[in-house]
Amino acid sequence: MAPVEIDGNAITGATIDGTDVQEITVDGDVVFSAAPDGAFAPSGTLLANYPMNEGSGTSVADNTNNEPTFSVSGANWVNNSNFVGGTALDFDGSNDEMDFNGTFSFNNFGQFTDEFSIMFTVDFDSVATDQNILASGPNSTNSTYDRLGFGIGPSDPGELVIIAEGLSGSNTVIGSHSITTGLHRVGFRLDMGSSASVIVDKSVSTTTGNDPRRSPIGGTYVGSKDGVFYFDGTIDNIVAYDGVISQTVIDEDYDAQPWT
Ligand SMILES: [Ca+2]
Ligand SMILES: [Ca+2]
Repeated sequence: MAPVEIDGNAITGATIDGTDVQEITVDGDVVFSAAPDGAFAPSGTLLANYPMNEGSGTSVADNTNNEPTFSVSGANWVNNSNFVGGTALDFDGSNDEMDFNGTFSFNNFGQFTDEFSIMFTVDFDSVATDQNILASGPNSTNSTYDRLGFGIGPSDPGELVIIAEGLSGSNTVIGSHSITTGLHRVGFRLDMGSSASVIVDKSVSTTTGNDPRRSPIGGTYVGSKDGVFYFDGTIDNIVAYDGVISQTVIDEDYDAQPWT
């Protein structure tokens, strides 16, 4: 085997601090990679990462191997260099969704923590009302709140909201940020039972103190609320972080996207 060299100098007994090294190859073989294929390594702790690089078929997998696989129905794969791996899923606003076939374990109080953040690359075709990017629930065991939703709500076009839906079907907006059509990095950070804020690109909404209670366990869906409120646009690179992410992580997450 050829000696390992950096800038022509052989390395013997050296230690490389991996902080800024993304990948090392020796004789063409990858011997070190800082992040799974298609992912990146921001300072936040990843709970899940769906780079959505499958490019065909009906499955979308988590490459951290923490969480199960989504089943895709209706949405179509598209190719565009704006997206991680050059691929994303287009939802046409009618009967297209990704069904998680269960609940995120990080959204199931106690398994990881009751604090998490989640980010999506979204190219909005429309910012009309009633479009779910993410929905979780129903939760038959929660006495107050039944579902958690993220997307354009029922009342305010052009507003990206987190909604806690009551057992009666009433909606409580627990975070809101204005949004326009086109390409954005969007998501939210949530301390269940305490605080929530909506993230658009590098901008964070005012943190609200409303109480979404505990996890709305049950089904998890991307692109609809389990068969209603279908999303119209393209979604890519879903990343979930442990905890309420800082502005530093928000900036890193944004800057890591191919289109930024
Ligand atoms: Ca992708
Ligand atoms: Ca459709």
